[in-house]
Amino acid sequence: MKRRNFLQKASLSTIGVVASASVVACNTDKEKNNSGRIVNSTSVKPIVIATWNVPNATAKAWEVLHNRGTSLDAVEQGCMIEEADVKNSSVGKGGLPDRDGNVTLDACIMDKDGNYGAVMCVQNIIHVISLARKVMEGTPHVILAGEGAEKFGYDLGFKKENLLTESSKKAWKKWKKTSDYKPIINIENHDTIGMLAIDINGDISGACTTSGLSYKMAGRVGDSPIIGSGLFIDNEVGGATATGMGEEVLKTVGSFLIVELMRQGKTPQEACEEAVRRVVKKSGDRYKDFQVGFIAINKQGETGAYCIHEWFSYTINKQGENKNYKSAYYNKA
Ligand code: SD4
Repeated sequence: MKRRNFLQKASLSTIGVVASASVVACNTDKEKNNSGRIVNSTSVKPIVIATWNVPNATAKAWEVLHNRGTSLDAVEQGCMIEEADVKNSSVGKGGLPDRDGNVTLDACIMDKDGNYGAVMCVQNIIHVISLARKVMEGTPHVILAGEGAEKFGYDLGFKKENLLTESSKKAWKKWKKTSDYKPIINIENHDTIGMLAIDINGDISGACTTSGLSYKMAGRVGDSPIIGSGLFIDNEVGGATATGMGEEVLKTVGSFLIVELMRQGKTPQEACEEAVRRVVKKSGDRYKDFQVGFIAINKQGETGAYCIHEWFSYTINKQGENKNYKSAYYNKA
């Protein structure tokens, strides 16, 4: 696909997506704090922030936080909303399959104590975020993959079900006619959910869940379930999560980088911008053809977001009100 078409397509379809948010806002609340540093003026707790336009998911997470629930419960339950939504073609049931027609899911979760659990390449279980939590809390391991992860889930009572919906099957069959796979992420067509929350006690947790890149090779795993890449939490500092071309996020360990930059004194916004610049720089010219977006939150509840190309958005819920923000972006060309 020519880049212009790719970006054009992105903007048209994302307009539809953004317009359906409860409240649409441009990121105009970016301001400088006392020290002159760039921050997004969002320092309210409890708070939840998630990649893309996911008002139902952030509303659910908010409900948990509002009822004095933990940030861990909030991010798990928030992500479950998207996993169950068959209209989201990048997460859970209804996710687009790999090139063999199998939907495979990746997910991870991190709590305030730095505990981490992940599952990858899981077929036939919708709520992989809950399965990741079970790995974290109920096994001596941190990652389970493929059949082992599924068996662990079935033993715990997770339901086995086919995640390929009729519409994903149709899309896959259409794709198969050309089987034209380029590792180009369609900006409009990926909405992995990465979610970060701070609860009433000021504790931070995060979660990330995805079906990964559509028509990927069988067995491919992206950044989303990998600690430090798709997600990282340090309760002393803050958290970050990623969406977009996982291969590029993995190579720069983007979420860990953002948290470390915040530890060194950068605001979430500055840290996200630095991480995107790192991805861009390492990619040479290739960044023109893929999207990467990050969101971050620090211990004070300040947030940040940045991406390579226009039309990445993120949702914040504080005080029970959802707002979808358009992210600032690198590529102004
Ligand atoms: C991956 N980062 O598997 C994920 C894809 C993604 O929205 O973000 N999709 O590489």
